[in-house]
Amino acid sequence: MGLLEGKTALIFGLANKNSIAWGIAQAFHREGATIGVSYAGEVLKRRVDPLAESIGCDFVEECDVSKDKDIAAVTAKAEERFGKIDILVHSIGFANRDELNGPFYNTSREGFHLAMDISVFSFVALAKAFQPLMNPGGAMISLTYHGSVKVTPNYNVMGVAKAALEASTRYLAYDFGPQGVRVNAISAGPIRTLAAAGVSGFKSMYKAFIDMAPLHEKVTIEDVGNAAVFLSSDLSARTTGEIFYVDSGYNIMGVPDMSEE
Ligand code: NAD
Ligand code: 0WE
Repeated sequence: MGLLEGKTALIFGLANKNSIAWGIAQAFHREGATIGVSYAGEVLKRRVDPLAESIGCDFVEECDVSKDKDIAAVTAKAEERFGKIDILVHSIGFANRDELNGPFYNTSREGFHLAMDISVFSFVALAKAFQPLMNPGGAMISLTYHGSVKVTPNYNVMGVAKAALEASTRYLAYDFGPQGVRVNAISAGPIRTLAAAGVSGFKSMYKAFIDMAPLHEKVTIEDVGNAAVFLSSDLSARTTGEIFYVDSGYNIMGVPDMSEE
């Protein structure tokens, strides 16, 4: 029997087959969950529809999380379809490309607001919208990156947004605790997704990551999917407000080991 048998999961942030959201959706499907997915805009529908279909998911809803009315609409549709849900996954992040380059102090007021709105506030807003729909024993999960805690060159305003996302995870965990709903974040190592494409210096950073990490293995969307299964299932019943690293151990290192190779 699957670990998520009888549970319903809504996954936000599916763009294509490389998306972390897709690794999570496949792992949830394998474990017997009923799945609904949401994507950002019309142009992604063409890619998302066939993926959803392949895992027997027919709840596929567009939702631009910068729009209150989109969040309200997807919440109403989810209630109509599922009644209650058990799992909410937020796999969304965005900053203007020109904010992910050069010195952090060049961050614009507008760019700062946008990154915080899409990458952080949207999780808080979705949590609020779905609170009445969450079954006790349920779980919410967001995706973060270690650039929140330590400087990653060029990650810039996204690092600040991820720090706020991780703090939001703790405050939401406190709010939802009495309701029996857990809130955790997965901090994934670098993965070649759409959101990583064309990021300047990603290739060299990727190599440095594998060299430095104790396991010397790249992180895959399957790895993240399996961690999400754990954090959504009753196996993690007493874990909330945590930042759960899926990074081959990279974050524990202080100094690279120069003796190898
Ligand atoms: P991705 O591009 O596949 O997913 C990002 C998603 O955010 C896309 O589906 C995009 O449509 C969505 N999005 C952007 N603006 C939106 C809006 N206004 N409304 C709704 N959705 C919107 O890339 P990914 O790497 O799978 O990213 C998923 C999450 O994982 C992000 O939070 C990212 O920061 C995080 N993360 C990524 C990595 C990595 O190296 N790829 C590492 C750690 C954490
Ligand atoms: O969270 C992320 C992706 C963040 C991201 C990436 C983009 C590129 C395209 C947010 N917004 C945009 N906007 C775009 O227009 N990651 C953890 C992957 C990532 O992004 C980086 C990284 C890593 C790692 C950016 C700079 C440096 C390292």
